[in-house]
Amino acid sequence: MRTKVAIIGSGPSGLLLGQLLTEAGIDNVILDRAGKDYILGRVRAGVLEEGTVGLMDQAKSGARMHAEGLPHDGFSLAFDGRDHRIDLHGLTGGKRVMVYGQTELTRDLMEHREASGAATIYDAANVTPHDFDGETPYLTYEKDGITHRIDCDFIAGCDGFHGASRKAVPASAIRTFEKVYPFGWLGILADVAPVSHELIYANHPRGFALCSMRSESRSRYYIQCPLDEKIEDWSDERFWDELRRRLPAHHAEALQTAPSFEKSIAPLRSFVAEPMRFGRLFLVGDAAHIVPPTGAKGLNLAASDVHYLFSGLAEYYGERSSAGIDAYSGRALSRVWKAVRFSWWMTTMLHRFPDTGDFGQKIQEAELDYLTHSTAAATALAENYVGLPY
Ligand code: RFL
Ligand code: PHB
Repeated sequence: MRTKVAIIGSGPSGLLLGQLLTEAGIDNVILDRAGKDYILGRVRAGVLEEGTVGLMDQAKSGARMHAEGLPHDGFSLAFDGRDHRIDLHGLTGGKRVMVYGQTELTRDLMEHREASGAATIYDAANVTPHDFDGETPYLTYEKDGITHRIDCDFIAGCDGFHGASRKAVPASAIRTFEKVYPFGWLGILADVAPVSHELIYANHPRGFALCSMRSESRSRYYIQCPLDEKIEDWSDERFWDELRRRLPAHHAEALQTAPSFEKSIAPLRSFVAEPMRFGRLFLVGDAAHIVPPTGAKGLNLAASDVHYLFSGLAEYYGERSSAGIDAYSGRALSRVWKAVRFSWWMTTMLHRFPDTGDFGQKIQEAELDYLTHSTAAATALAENYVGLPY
């Protein structure tokens, strides 16, 4: 088999890149080691920047997102028993974010791809990139006991943090930066109306809490927990009690509860691999970088990488110029590091660390108080949260 761009990974970055390429008439194939149902069963991100919304439209896959997604003009920082609103819309000159689950975005892109007839190979084992240092790269994979080969012009490694693409690069060619945080997030989904119509990021001496949502009748809640916590030890009742304790009293009283239908613990990490291009292999999204979810940036960074790579590839096929693909790694990393900084800063300000202590808690509260009373400080937060320009 031969294609122009072989894409490893059918998560949001692989699907979005594939859809943009297909719309531009550039032949591509997507391979994933998992099956469709498994991919759609993962509950992850919920907040889309305007840039990500625009890319979904450019990929002609944005109709349901506009119909069912919830535009949000602000969010609340809760500390010291009170809510403090960050007016994203007012502080950024009219920008907002869209609350729409990653699962739904992935489903929309998959359905659109199927309708367009572009090839996706699920359950592909041992996907391996070859010869990406030269002019004729190819991929091999196994399916139903048979080894297959796909020849291509370029390989896009959209296969997440644990994927095969980054591992195919010799250690001497790649530099990595990492920070692992000493806690995780315990998250649940439940069919109850959200406690507030906007997201609440809560700093509390017992630890961070986040109230988010998927729709007007489905809530997504998280609490900071120790890394060695066992999910079996968290009954729904224990989760709801702990969440209530970390919220201002009026929210705790208003909180509606119901049996959860998803419950999981995610570790928090910052990670960047440099560069993001190795000859004819590009790393995209979580394959190249991870941020803690506190800033809601992971999926949005995957989308901005896709924007830079797609424009480089479109330039290559349209104008036979490699200027765009040559600039990919530098352009992507410059935006990635700013989101890494923002996510680290939000995480540091809102969580209880083992050494936070009373002094650290007071410093966090002073910073939060400053943020909520200084227009300059709030503007810096808002412009990062809605997403820096591409
Ligand atoms: P994905 O989604 O991990 O998809 C990678 C795909 O590659 C496949 N794969 C392979 N295929 C072939 N061969 C291999 N060897 C392979 N290895 C893996 C996998 O099966 C999979 O289908 O990466 P992608 O596309 O780069 O997308 C990144 C986003 O998923 C991620 O950044 C976000 O979910 C992060 N994130 C958030 N981002 C936001 O922008 N806003 C949020 O509000 C937000 N909240 C979150 C989050 C992530 C979380 N968790 C669990 C990590 C909340 C949480 C709790
Ligand atoms: C979510 O809804 O899952 C979500 C929202 C905001 C975040 C992280 C996760 O910062």
